[in-house]
Amino acid sequence: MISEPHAGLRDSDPDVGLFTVLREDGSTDPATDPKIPTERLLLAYRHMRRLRLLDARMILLQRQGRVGFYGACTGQEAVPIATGLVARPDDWVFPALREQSVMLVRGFPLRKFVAQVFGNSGDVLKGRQMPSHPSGRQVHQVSWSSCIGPQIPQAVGAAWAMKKEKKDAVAFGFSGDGATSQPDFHAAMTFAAAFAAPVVIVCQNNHWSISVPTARQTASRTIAVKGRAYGIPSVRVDGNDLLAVHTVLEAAADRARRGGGPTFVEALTYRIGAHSTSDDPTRYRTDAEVESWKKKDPVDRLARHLRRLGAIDDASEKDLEAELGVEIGDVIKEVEELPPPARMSLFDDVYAEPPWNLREQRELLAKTPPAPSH
Ligand SMILES: Cc1ncc(C[n+]2csc(CCOP(=O)(O)OP(=O)(O)O)c2C)c(N)n1
Repeated sequence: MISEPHAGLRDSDPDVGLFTVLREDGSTDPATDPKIPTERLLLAYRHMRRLRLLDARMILLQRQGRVGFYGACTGQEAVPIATGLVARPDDWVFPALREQSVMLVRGFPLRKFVAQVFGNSGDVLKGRQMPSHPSGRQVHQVSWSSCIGPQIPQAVGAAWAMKKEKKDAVAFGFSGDGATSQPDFHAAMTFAAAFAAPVVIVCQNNHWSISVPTARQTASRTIAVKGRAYGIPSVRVDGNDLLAVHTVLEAAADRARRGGGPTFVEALTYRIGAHSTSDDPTRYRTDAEVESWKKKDPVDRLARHLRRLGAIDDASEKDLEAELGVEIGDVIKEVEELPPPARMSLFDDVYAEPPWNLREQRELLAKTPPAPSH
């Protein structure tokens, strides 16, 4: 029998449940507590605080006209940081906008990350990519695409290739909730399941696709349930609960490594800030909604837990804030002083053997004095 259509997307749905570990007061649910060592939690916390501060500083730089564009993940730090901790060096990461920082957890230098936003000579991409679209071969992370969705099939393809090469590695592919309405998502899910690709596909459901609320761009009751239709084990996790996200991602990656195939994870979260520096969220959502989500802040929640464990206190918090402030401030100062990418590098990297016309243009450029700087 065909049932009536339901009322649309919800934050609570008994069909898929919601995996959580952290409680409001900072204690853990004994039934789900994965007993992650405190040292690891402290490391996660440090990265979350660093990212929060970095995002705030980069937005300020953009507002001051010192960089062109930035996309912050404020309120959504648990997913990228947990991913960085769970991923092994051989794994590949295919981020969307909110997960570019995974590479920082995997050892990519902050200096080079910031230089990519400036697009100057410190940028490994030589200033050729849009600001805030970093990538790092050394940490197996590709650039996110400004188009919505393509990183999911790319992650599946990479995972399938690694499987064919009998590598013990996993690909992590990310999207927002809006991206699950794109054809790329569905093609990727079909392939991932049919070829049992060792991939972990994560959707950060932050409730908005720029100004479109999730409930308006899908009639599905949850995002997680979409994965089940493709035959992919799919879970919904509290995306603001570092312990829960870490547990789910680690289990999914382990399963993929053991040959168990893909997992789809819907992480329920909220974008506290603007979509990007090109957006004004006060035009389409209420302060009350934002305030209610601030109470579930992932950094504060982990802090409450660590305080309960006696692992942090007021003094250590103050020290950490000061230390990270100095680190980020020094990096920005150093990077901003770097010159633009070398003019002649314009001709590098595209052809192994540059054709005659490019050789000619290169010679001409070499003879042309640089334009006066403003
Ligand atoms: C194919 C395509 N369509 C539209 C856009 C414009 N656009 C940029 S971000 C975005 C919303 C993305 O929402 P979601 O996938 O939920 O991710 P979020 O930004 O919320 O993390 C849209 C529609 C785009 N970049 N690419």
